[in-house]
Amino acid sequence: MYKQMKIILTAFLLILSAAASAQDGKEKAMPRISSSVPPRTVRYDLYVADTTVTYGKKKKRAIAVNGQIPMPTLTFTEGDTALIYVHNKLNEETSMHWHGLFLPNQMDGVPFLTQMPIQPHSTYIYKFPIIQHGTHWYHSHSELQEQIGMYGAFIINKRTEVDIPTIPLVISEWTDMKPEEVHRSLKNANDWFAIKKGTTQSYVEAIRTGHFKTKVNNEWKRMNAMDVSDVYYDTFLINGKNQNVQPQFKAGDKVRLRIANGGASDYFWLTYSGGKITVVATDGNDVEPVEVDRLMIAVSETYDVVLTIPKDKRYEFLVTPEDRTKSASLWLGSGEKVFAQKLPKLKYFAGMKMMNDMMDMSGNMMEMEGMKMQNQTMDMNAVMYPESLDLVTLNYGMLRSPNKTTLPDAPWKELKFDLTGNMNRYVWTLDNKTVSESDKILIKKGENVRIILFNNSMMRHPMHLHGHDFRVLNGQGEYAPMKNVIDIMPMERDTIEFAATEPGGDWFFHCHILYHMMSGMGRVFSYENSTPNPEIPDPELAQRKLFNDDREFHPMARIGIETNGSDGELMLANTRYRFSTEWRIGFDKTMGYEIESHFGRYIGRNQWLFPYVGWDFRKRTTDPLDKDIFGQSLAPGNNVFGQKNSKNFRQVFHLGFQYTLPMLVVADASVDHKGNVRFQLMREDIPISKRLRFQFMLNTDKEYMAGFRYIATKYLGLSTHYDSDMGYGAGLTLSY
Ligand SMILES: [Cu+2]
Repeated sequence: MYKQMKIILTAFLLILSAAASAQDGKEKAMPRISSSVPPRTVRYDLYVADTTVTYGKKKKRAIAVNGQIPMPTLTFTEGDTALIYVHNKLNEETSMHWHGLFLPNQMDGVPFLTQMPIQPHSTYIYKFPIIQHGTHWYHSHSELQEQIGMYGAFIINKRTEVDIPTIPLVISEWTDMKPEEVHRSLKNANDWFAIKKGTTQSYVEAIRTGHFKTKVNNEWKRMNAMDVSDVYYDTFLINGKNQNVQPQFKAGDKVRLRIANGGASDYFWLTYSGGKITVVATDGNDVEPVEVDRLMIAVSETYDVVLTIPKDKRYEFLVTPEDRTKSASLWLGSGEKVFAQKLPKLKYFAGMKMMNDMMDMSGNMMEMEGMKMQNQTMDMNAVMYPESLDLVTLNYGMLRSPNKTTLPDAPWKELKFDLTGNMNRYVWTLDNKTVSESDKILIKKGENVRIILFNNSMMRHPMHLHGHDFRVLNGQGEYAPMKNVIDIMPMERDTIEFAATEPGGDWFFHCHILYHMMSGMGRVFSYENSTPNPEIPDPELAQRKLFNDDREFHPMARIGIETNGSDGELMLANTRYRFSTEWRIGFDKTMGYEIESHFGRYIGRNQWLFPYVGWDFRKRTTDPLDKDIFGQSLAPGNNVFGQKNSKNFRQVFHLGFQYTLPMLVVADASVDHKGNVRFQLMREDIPISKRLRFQFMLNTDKEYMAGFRYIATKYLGLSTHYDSDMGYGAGLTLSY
């Protein structure tokens, strides 16, 4: 009873203090931490609950902890013991991962891997010794909860800490779209985000800007429009606000920002109007101070930077997502505003041209002869930057540890992974395998593990290792920096090494872009001969649940209602399998109906090959006098193979395959159980202009179709098409 009251009281006090700090609208600069405070057990109570926010245009659901987004900053001193009560007030499961921390495996907070999820309306206690220092953060590792508010700073002071004001900064994105819907849109190659961001790269835009050849070349190599980020966001937040003001600084003051990128999928440029940015730490590890004009913070990375306020003015620390759609600002000092330079729009066609040059016809990134691409030292994206590049931009090659970081003398284990992906179907993998398709990787306590990573995809990936820091081999020899996230740009080959020093357990290694992780881009490192984790009472069940993430099926639908009839498609698909059913139903009785279904599996890394089984039912009664636009009778004669055309009446099973050809044309060959053969070519979603799409189909049954769709909203389009059997139609197309 006493304990319960204490919890309630603690919560009440926490909420009060949160409300107070929200009211004065500024973070409190941390005083100097004295080394004389003895180690203590520091307790936090975190109440995870639903809330609503209006960060974008509408009131939307979010998840807050102790009423706050981001979650409260947790502060410790090296040597303390963390005691964290997570009270789940949600009607769904949750979990809490302490990102970058060295801790016992069962405290790592990965549901179904290191613990079972925290059930709704229950409390879970995390307790672990704090044996390191630095800027870290924490977040939910359950489903897509991180996208809607479950991220916060986790700060560990050294026993003796630097004596300058310090502000923890958590950067994040906000979308008014539910994260499940974001994920589904990505899986369905819906280009609504590109329309919102103005990055469709349509044929009209290509012709207007003189890049027609580049666009054709791009589609010839079977690529869609290129982008540096996947999701359109409504706003960007620094500590939960788009504009932050810290007026307390005067000319000559210094401030240390402890920055964590808590965004789910965006990288951010960091720039400052008051002069150079001095980088002093990354991922919680000190580096030799290095002065730069700007740096990019990858998803889930942390950087500590020191800024000087040069005059009694208000200087802008500008946070710009890599796609440069919008920005967020932190203002330091008071008085006249000094703006940081806004980053100009990216030159996407220049990027597309570079991608064309980098990719061969089989969809592999070509490694260039004599060109060593690693550690962000050569920024291939720079071709898209309109700004002058005599700026000093941070790269991993510039990071140097103040102490030697060489690993102990021990046996080595070397692993190699290709970072692989399929943009068109939004499948992300290592060596073309998802987490559920691969075994755990066994490592031994006491050995050193070297991992060589080659990015054979068109996107950069921030790869994160749980529970361990790794050295990034960056040319600094014995002083290679220690990190727990490594951003790998397309075509880069990077090497990391870590000492397997944990007593045991399963440690996740994954891409930290939330939607890539949920697609299965990761592996589990498992210590050999680990004692069973008491938090996982049923390992088989836990594994099945863990694997469900990347096995999930996503629904999709396109329903056309036009003057001559309805046609459309329903689809359920996951990483490898697709079930789809298409229909055409004429409003005029003689036009009848046809329903064709396919179930199949995608083969290969690019998933260009799709063998399937299917069934086809159709019934039409055509007047022999009816003719199509070419004057050809609609009555079934023979198909082009001389077989009797069954296009008007068919009840068959068929076998076939689809193959994606250059120009993204899908060839489809099938034979039905009566021996009739059909060959078909089709292309959907040719981007004519920003919102106008063209599609066509023709086959050996002498059927053909062509049509336009104008995308009005995410779910609604205006459409028109001509169909050899049903004639002209115009109406609406709903896309889900
Ligand atoms: Cu990724």
